Amino acid sequence: MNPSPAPDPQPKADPEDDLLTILRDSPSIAADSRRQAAFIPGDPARARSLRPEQVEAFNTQGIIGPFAVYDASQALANRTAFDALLASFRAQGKDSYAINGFHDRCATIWDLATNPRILDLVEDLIGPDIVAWGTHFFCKMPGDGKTVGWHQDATYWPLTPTRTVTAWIAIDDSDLSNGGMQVVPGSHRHGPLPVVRSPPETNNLLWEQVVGWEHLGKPACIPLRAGECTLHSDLLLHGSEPNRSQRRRCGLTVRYAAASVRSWKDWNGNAIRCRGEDRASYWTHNPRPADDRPFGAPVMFGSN
Ligand SMILES: O=C(O)CCC(=O)C(=O)O
Repeated sequence: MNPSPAPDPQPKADPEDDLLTILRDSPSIAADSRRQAAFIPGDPARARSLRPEQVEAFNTQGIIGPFAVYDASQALANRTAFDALLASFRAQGKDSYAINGFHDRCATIWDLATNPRILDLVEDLIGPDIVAWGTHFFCKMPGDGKTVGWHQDATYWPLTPTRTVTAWIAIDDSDLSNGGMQVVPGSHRHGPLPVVRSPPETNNLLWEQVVGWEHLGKPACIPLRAGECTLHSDLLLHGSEPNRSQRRRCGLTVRYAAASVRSWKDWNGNAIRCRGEDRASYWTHNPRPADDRPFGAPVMFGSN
C-alpha cells in the first residue's frame, strides 16, 4: 500500500499575524460602545504652565514627567501623613492598597489632589474645567510580591470620552528596583486593547492584563523622588513588578477628568471640583474635610 502523501507543511506563522489573531479572539471588556475611546490630545498652543513641547511629548508618549511638586520638607510631611493613614488602615485589618477613594474623608488626600501646581499642569492637558473623581494609594511594602498587570485605566472606568489624566505622586522614592510603575510610551494611541485573565501565580493586583502587550513597545520606567509626579493618559499601557527591595514604594494616583466627561455608572458621586466650571453641576463636590477620618467603606472608584 502506498503511504498516504505527507501533508503540506504548515505555512510558517508570522508572529504579527499571531498577535492580531490573539487580539481579535480575546475576550475583551476593553471595547465598550458607551465609551468614546480615542486619545484627545492637549493643545500645545494653549499651554501656560507646560512648555508646548511638553504637551507635544504627552500627545506622543502618553506620559510626561517628572515634575517637582513638593520640596524635601513637604515630601517628608506627605510621607508622615501617609504613614499615619496606613497605620490606621492596618489597625482595621486592611492592606496597603486599601486607601482608595478617601479624599472625601481625609484632608491629607484632599490637599494632595487639589495641589495648584499639579492642577496647572493638568489644565494644559485637559483644559480649565477639572474634577478629581478618584484617588488611590498604590503602596508596595518592602518585599511585596504583588504585580500590577499591564493595563489601560480607561478599560475599567465607565467614563466617556477618555479624557482622564492621572497624576502619580511619589510619596516614597520610586524606581525599577522597588517596583516602580512602567509604561509603554506611545501605547495610548492604539485605542482600547483586549485583556485576558491573569493566572493566580502572577499575583496580579488586577485580575487580568492586556494581551500581547510586549509587542506594543519597549517598557520604560520614570524614576521619581518623593514629592515628584508624572502625568499619564487613561489609555496608556502601564503596570508594575513586585517590590523586590527593602524600600517601600508608595504613590498616590489622582484621577483628573475634564468636567465634560460623563459616567454611565454614577461615578460622578465622589468628586472634588478642582478648578473652572462644571456647568451642568454633574459632579458632586466634596468640600475639604476638617481632618483625616480614614474610616468607613472605601469608595472603589478606579481600583486599578
Ligand atoms: O502604581 C502602580 O504600580 C500602578 C499604578 C496604576 O496602575 C495607575 O496609576 O493606574
